[in-house]
Amino acid sequence: MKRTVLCVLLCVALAGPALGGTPDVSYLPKVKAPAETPELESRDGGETISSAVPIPGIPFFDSGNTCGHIDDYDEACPWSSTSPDVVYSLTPEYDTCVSVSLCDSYYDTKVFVYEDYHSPGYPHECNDDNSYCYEPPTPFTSRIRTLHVFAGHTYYIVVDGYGGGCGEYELGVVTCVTMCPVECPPGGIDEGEGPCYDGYVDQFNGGCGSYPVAFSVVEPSADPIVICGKGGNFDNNTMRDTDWYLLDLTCDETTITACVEAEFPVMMGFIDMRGGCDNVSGLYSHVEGDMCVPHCLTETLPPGEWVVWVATWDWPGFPCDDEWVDYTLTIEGYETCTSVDGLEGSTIERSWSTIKGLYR
Ligand SMILES: [Ca+2]
Ligand SMILES: [Ca+2]
Ligand SMILES: [Ca+2]
Ligand SMILES: [Ca+2]
Repeated sequence: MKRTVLCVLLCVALAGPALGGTPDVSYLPKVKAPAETPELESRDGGETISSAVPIPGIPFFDSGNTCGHIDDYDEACPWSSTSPDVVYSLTPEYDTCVSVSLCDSYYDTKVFVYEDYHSPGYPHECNDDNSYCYEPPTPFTSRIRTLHVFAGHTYYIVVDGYGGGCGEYELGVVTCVTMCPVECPPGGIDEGEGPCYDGYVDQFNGGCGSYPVAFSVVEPSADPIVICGKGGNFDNNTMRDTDWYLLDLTCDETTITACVEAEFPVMMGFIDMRGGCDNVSGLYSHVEGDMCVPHCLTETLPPGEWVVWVATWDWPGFPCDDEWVDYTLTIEGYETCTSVDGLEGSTIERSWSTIKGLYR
C-alpha cells in the first residue's frame, strides 16, 4: 500500500479570529456522563482465607459490611491499617484476567489478593485508592484493574479498609474488558498526540474545543488512510481526549467510509465544519461501541470541510495512563477530485505557515 502522508499539524493553531469566547462544543462533551451501577446481592464475605466465600463464576457481584468482622489481614499499598476484613476466593478454570472493584463502596476501602496462601508482605495485587473509580459514593475506594489469574490456583480476595475504617462494600469481579491489543499496521500514520494525563490540555487536535482551535489535517489519498491514535479519560473520568481529523472534500459529493477500532469503548463521527467552529452543531452522524471490534460509518458528503471525530465512549475507566489507549482509524474514499485549491474556500482561518505545512 502506498504510504499516505498525513499532514499532522503539530499543535498548529488554526488561528481563528478573536473568538469572543469559546465556541459551543457542549454537544461534543469532554465531560462524561454517569455510569450505571450493577445490581448487587447482599452477603458478607468469609472471615478468613479458610472460610472464604467462593466466587462461583465471573462476573460476580456482592455486597456486605466489614464492620463487626475481625482484622485478620493487612497489606500496605502504601498504608498499613487495622481495618476488619472479609475474604472471597476465586479458583479459575482457565487462565484469564479479572478486574476487582470496590469502587462503589461506602467507606475508604482497600483490596488485596493472595495467590494460594496467606503471604504477608507479598500480595499478588493490592490497591488502596483508585483514582479512576467513576463517581464513587465516597472518596478513596479501591479497584484492581487487571488481575491475572491462572488455572490450578486459588486467589483470595480480601476486602479491607484504610486506617481502622469499616463499612458497606460493593464488590465486583468481572472479566478484564480491555485485553485486545490494537496494533498499528504497516503504513499506519501516527496521530502524533501523546497519551493524555491528569490535567491534560489538548492543544494538539482538540478541534473546536482547543484554544486556539487545532486539528489533525488529513491529506487525500486513493488508498485507505490508516491513522494510529491514542485516546483516554483523565481528571478522574471527568475529561477525555478528543481527536479531530480535518478533511477538505473537493468532489461534488464524496462517499467516505471511516472505521475505528480501539482498545477502549469508542465513539466516532462526522462533524460538518463548513460553517467553521462557530456554526458547528453537533455530530452529523456517529457510531459508538465496545472495544476490540471495528465500528464503521459511511456518508456521502457535499464538498467543504468535514471532521472525523474520535474519543472514548461515555464509560468510566479507560484512563490515559493505562496500557490500553490505542486505536486505529481507517478512512476510505477521501480523494481529490479537482485541485488542492479547495482550501481557498475554507471557513476556518489558517495562518500561511499552516497552509504551507499542509503540503510540505
Ligand atoms: Ca485488615
Ligand atoms: Ca482506600
Ligand atoms: Ca489522541
Ligand atoms: Ca486529542
